[in-house]
Amino acid sequence: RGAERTFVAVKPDALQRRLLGDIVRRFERKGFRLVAMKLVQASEDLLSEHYFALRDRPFYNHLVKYMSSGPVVAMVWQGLDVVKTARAMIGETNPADSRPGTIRGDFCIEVGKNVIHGSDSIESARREISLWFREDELICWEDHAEHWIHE
Ligand code: DAT
Ligand code: MG
Repeated sequence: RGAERTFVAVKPDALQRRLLGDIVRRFERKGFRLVAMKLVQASEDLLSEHYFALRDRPFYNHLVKYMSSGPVVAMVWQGLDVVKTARAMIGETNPADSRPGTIRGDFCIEVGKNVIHGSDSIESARREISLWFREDELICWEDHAEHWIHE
């Protein structure tokens, strides 16, 4: 319990718009544990692996260009049901369908500039974490607040 991990990336538009701190703050305050974080200029190779499932979609080239247009902040967050909860905190793929209170609902307007990525399942989280991070970049630390956050 509480050992589930997810991959989150704050996208180039969010960095340009100085939204990084606000976004990190939401996961931190929710009670999740930060396990890894780095600023990355993603290569097209990395992004083609990351978005392999979308390679035939009409927006794919635009998506890779956007995601490599500046640095992203790659993170791993850990906690109870973190994959599903992070997706709920992020909102729908299209910000126009995202409720206020979600990250996309509060910070953006367009699907092509939707400020954040979050893994959609435990399996994708595993795949994405190992794609973006080396094993020794994932830091195991004792969370002294954990027993105040869940049983
Ligand atoms: P999500 O990021 O919510 O998991 P996804 O995995 O279906 O969504 O797509 C990955 C990204 O691709 C998404 O964050 C933005 C872009 N995208 C998806 N659908 C799109 C569309 N119809 N037009 C333009 N970009 C799109
Ligand atoms: Mg996705």
